[in-house]
Order: sequence, then C-alpha cells, then structure tokens
Amino acid sequence: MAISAGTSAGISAEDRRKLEKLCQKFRRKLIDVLHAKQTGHPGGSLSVCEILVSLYFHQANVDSGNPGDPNRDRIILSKGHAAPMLYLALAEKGFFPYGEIDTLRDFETRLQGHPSIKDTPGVELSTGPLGLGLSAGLGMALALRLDRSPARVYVVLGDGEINEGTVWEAAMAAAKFKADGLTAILDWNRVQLDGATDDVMPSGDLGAKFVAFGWNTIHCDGHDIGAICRACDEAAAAKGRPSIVLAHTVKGKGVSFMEGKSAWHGSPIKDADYEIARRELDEGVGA
Ligand SMILES: Cc1ncc(C[n+]2csc(CCOP(=O)(O)OP(=O)(O)O)c2C)c(N)n1
Ligand SMILES: [Mg+2]
Repeated sequence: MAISAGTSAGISAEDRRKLEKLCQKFRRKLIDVLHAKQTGHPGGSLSVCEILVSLYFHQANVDSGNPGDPNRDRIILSKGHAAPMLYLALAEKGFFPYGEIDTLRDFETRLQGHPSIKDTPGVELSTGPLGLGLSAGLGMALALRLDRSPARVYVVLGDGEINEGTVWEAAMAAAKFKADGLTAILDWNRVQLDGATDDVMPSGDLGAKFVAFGWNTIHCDGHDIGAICRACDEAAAAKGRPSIVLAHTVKGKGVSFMEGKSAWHGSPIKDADYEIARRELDEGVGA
C-alpha cells in the first residue's frame, strides 16, 4: 500500500482516507475470522483498530523487508488479547500472507490467541498477561538511547490493563529516566473484561495522574486517524519526559450492539449476530 510510512509530520487527507478504508477492511475481516473460529476478542480488537493502523501505516518506521533493522521503531501491543487486529496489520505490512489470518488459534498456527515473539513475524514482545508491555518498552527505549538510535518505542495499553501495579512502576521509572523515546498510547474505552473500568477499579482522572507521574499527556479521539497522528507527532516532539496519548475510544467500535459492552470482550459471534455485524460494517453503520 502506497502510504508515506515512517514520516512524523502529520498525515495528508489522502493518506488518511486510505487508512480509514484499511480500517473498514480490517473490521470486516476481523468479524469474519472471529465468527468462523468462534473465538477471540472482538471488543478490544475493534477499539484499537485506528490506533494500530495509524502506527503501522503512517507513524512508525516498520518495514517487513528489513525486520531486523536496529533503527526500526518498536510497537508493543501490551493489551495482547487484541492480537487479531495486530495480525491483520502485520499481514498487510507484509510480515506474512494476509490469508494466514484464517489460521487464527488453529493447532500449530503462527497466529496464537495472544502475540508470540517466537512464532509471529513482526511481533516485538510476547504479551497476554496484562501489565508487562510498558516496563519492557521502557527498557527498549533506554537501550535504544544508549545506542544513539533515533528509533521510538510505542506501547499500546488497555484501560483495564493499567489496574496492574507494574504499569505504575514503569510510569515512575520512565519519568525518572526521562525516557522521551517512549510513547504510550492508552486505548481508553472505559470497559474491560467484565464491566465498566470505573466499576471494576476506578481510575479517576488519568490525565492528571500521568502528569503527576511526570509524563507529557495528550488527549485525542482514538478513532480519528488524523488526531492520533498529530498526538504521536506531539509526543515525539516532547523532550526530557515520556509521553502518553490518552486515546478516547469505544470498545466494539463499528458494530452497534458491541459498542460499549463488556459482554463482547471475548464472546464468540453467533450466526445471527454475525449477519447483523457484517451488514453494519458493509453499510458503515456505527463506523
Ligand atoms: C495479568 C492478567 N490478569 C487478567 C487477565 C485477563 N484479562 C484479559 S483481557 C482483560 C481485560 C482488559 O481490559 P482492557 O485493558 O480495558 O482491554 P480492552 O478493553 O481494550 O479490551 C483481563 C482482565 C490477563 N490477561 N492478564
Ligand atoms: Mg478497556
């Protein structure tokens, strides 16, 4: 796909439109595969779609033709259960054939239920147990700085995930070490596995919390590709501290009956629901 990847100077209207189309394609394929497999995580995959597409197809320097480039940017999907959307992005980037997504969660597939650095080309960190990605990403950012690399590290977090104490240890350490090569992006959909995030564990004003921890904090609409790219540019320009993009999203985005519902965190998609979801995505309802 002819998109000016790896630039960090905003996104043109034409490129934005191409990426919006890519999101539509990914959402349809995601629903097809999760229905066919009767497994997976629709809600969190749909909510992170524009975030991953903005990173892989515009913001980050990631090239499947040169996967070992020491100066590549690193993208970590710390909320690893959204692996199906990650696999669609990696396939479209050319790390493996697009059709391989149809093997999702099959016995001996390279595309397991959660990302595996050992098995899946393009994956930078095995994730699934929540709370690990920010610490690992911080370590990568510090190592890259020692190597005088221009590469950035992007860590995509879930808002339920940040209940994990390790996230806040990493938040403290990232500020202490002035890790300005690190950008966290919070998929702030306000829903987690079995309820509203604020019912399970109230997190209050997350922007104020990260500011208090010494971070540069940027809010954006997490389904607006232009806004995500601008926020990431702003993050890259901030020196002497790490940045977090608080991306306001909707869990299940694009399928009306899934939107905002924890019931669709990890439920298999039955035939009748599949028909409705597919029709809505074809017609662009809710997207
Ligand atoms: C350490 C750990 N505890 C519990 C789980 C089970 N789990 C998987 S997803 C999830 C909820 C995550 O919610 P959130 O981070 O908000 O993700 P999203 O809404 O983006 O799907 C939980 C509790 C896990 N994977 N790891
Ligand atoms: Mg959530």
